Amino acid sequence: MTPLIERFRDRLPVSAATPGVSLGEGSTPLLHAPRLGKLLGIDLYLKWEASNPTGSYKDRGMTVAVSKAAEAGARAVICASTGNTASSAAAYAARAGIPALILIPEGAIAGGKLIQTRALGALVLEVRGSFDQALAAARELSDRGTHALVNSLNPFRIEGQKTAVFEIVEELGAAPDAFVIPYGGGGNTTAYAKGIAESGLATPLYSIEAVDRPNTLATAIRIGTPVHRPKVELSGAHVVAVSDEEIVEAWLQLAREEGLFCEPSSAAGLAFLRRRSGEFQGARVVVTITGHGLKDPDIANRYAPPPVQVDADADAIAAAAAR
Ligand code: AN7
Repeated sequence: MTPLIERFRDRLPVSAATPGVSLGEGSTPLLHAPRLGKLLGIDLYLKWEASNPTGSYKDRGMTVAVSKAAEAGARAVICASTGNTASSAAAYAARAGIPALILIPEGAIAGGKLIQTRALGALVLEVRGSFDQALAAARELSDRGTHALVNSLNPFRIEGQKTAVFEIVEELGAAPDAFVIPYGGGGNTTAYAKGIAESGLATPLYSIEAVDRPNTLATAIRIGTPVHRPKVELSGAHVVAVSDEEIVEAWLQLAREEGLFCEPSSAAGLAFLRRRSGEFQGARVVVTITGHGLKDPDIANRYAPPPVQVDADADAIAAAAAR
């Protein structure tokens, strides 16, 4: 597979001097979703970003951010994260051979992300505070010059993430009628708006946030004050809030109807479409599914039916299956 930086070299701020730190990111599947689409009356496509190397769309931006940090001679990278940026930064830093310092809000990131980040050899510090407080600390450390910040405040992250729009438009052969994505800190909204503008399109972008930002069960988007909010407002993106109940229903339906097991925050866009499907009848809509369900096993354990114990006996198994 062609690394993202190679595939989109002419639309990224890289040069021959930029080392390509890649794990085979991007070029993710754009899946038509006929069953769910029919239920909603929408020509529905799902951009399956969980198939990126660390299981989320963050890898698109991280390959560019870490490559540029390596080019600039950075000796370490730092980020604050609700989990997916952490895993991605840890992986690309390892690939580049530089240490990663990760700040996470204590007790507030999904189990799979924490394990993944630890296994990738990053130094993980659990900050007694919120994501917003952890990010403020990361920015201060990066200002001191010891660490390169790889949060989405790093413009190279945005550059890499905008490529999802290029892939979608290229694969459809035209612009869809709407893009729908989740909205946490707003980096991806900024990136999609840039990708849409650079493609010369006027396609509407819907960015879906949690009603209860500081407490939502979708921990990836548990961000009280999105750092990109001013840019999101300027971008013209339509911001809509969905409840945790709507997120959970959409998340379970996506798994059961289409076979895509994502993390709850990734279903925010679908939750929006379920509520407002009347406005999109017959329209071609692309919903970006941002992260893998295995990232958050505790939530899945809470909502998915538990296994039934049986003896290793064909009759007992047939009886259990008939129930
Ligand atoms: C699966 O990892 O903020 O609006 O620190 O993990 O660009 O923040 C993750 C966010 C959507 C929201 N879906 O995107 C982090 C982090 C998933 C995510 C978002 C996140 P932004």
